Amino acid sequence: MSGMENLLDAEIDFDALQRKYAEERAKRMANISYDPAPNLTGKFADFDQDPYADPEFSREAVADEVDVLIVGGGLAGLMAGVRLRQQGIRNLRMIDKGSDFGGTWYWNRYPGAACDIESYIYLPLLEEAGCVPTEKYAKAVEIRGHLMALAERYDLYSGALFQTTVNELRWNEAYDRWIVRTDRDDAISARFVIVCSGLLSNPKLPKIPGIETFEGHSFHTSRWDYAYTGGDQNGGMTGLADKTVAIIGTGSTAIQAIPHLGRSAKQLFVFQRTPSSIDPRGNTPTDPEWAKTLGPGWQRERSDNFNSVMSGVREPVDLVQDGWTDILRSVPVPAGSDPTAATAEELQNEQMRRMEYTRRRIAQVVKDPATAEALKPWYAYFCKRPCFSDDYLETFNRPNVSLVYTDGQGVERITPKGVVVNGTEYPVDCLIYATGFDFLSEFTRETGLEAYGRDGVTLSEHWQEGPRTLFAVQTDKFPNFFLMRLAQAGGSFNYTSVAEEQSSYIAHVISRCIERGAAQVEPASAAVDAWVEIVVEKAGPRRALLETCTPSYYNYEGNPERERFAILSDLSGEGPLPYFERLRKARADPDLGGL
Ligand code: NA7
Repeated sequence: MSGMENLLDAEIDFDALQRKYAEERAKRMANISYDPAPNLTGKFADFDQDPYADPEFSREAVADEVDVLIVGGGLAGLMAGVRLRQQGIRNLRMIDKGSDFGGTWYWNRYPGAACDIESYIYLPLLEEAGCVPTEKYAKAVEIRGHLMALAERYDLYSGALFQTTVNELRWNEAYDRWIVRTDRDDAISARFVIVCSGLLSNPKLPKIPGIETFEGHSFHTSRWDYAYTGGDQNGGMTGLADKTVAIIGTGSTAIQAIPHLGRSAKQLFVFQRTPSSIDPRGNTPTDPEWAKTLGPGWQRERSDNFNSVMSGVREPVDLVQDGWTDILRSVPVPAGSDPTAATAEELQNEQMRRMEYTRRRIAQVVKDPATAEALKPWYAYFCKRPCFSDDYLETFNRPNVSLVYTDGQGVERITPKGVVVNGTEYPVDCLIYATGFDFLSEFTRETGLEAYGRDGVTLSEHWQEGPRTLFAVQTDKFPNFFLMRLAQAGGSFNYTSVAEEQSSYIAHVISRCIERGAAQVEPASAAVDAWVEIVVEKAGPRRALLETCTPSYYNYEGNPERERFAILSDLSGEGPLPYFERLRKARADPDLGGL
């Protein structure tokens, strides 16, 4: 990272830093509440409206039979669909709540929305589609376009049901079929179902007293109201030129949207509870000459290399070379240490150095010293998802933009007129919630549906303590049932690489069953128990780190009552590469061992 050495000339006192991190965490934990977030029903129902769909849409109910039904048409569902098509499976349906494919990229169209992982490894199936994204970090429009093009190419629009919510999946033992019911009275019988309902798909409003009283205009970032703001995903929101705007939240979404709001709004107040770490982005257009050099297998090689570097392996070459890999690539190799992989201590020290660099850079970029101080993150680097931007910090140098620092306490109150912090009311015309999504909650809350497996057991009961899976994608008592999720997988910061392996595995198992005329496929309880045991054991070190972290969705906001659920919902397990290896090995087993 250019200039890093200069910024780190002064010595770092690691012990003092650890104490400061603990103090900041304690401050944030002092008044934390675990009351549930408001449901997006009743007076909050508007926050969940689909701004892109025809509200008058209607169709006849469907009652037919398919080989495979996929719940969710986002990146995961589409990859499952493509892999099934490639295995020759024609008779499948996909169902999505939105009016088109895209999932996250269907809903999130806020100004500045772009992938935060390099697009050459984030956009799926580039080699199959024969294209290379136009930028290192593609914008949402391009990503959604790519996903829709994949759906066209693999004929996934035929049989797709949009603006449709699946309410119930019920296993019928006599017929070896799932009966799928929806909010449009469909009753579809499916031999196999795959639930790909998304990791961050339910918008979350904050639990702030008085939130329901606000009389100005308000919306969540994942349902951006361009009819009010004007402009589009490239900004230019002329509707805000005479408006005072507040945004609550400073996570990955806000970091991308705030520079555009700063340019468009008359006055912008940014309400921050915990600052994100912001490092340079360095987006560049794709060099067509470089794209021509990419040979067969390039995307998989690049993606594996990213996962390997991010797992602390000292790879001889770093193909992605961005802010993510830079954090771990720069771990020095002290004399006598393993030249192939950094130790946990070496990684931790490097991350401490890295965060210090991040803080010192903030002080360099942001002109007002009090604002710069308030923007500094005081926690270990991977406690929260790191953010990268070349114009977020700079936005606070604009005269019309103010950071409202809440010293870890969040917003005190919302009134009919505005937002209150430390007894000061900030009157605003428009209030934007960049407050994130529900993450890895109970199955029904997460998916909006219930699944009834063998003997009518519900998945919610089966997973009362937390998920139990084989490789994150199957569970016992639920025959012919698959999921694409992160809990109990081998987490990667690049979800696409996980979806790639999970979809290939699922399509393989389903097509082998169809080939052999197998009526039911289900993991043995012993195989599930064994996998859960591995996950719990491997979760240990990451749990230990998360317990020292500032609260966030990564650690269930530090809620002790969620401890068992959090352990069972571990995202990282053994890490992505060993996890992928297990799925690849399982695919190579002609007997489908463990199933
Ligand atoms: P995140 O990352 O969950 O961020 C939500 C933000 O909202 C975060 O800054 C929160 O502060 C803030 N928040 C939530 N509740 C409150 C209250 N009550 N008061 C003040 N601030 C609040 O969601 P994003 O949409 O930004 O990103 C989601 C994912 O998209 C991301 O992980 C990437 O995978 C891409 P906190 O930090 O908790 O103090």
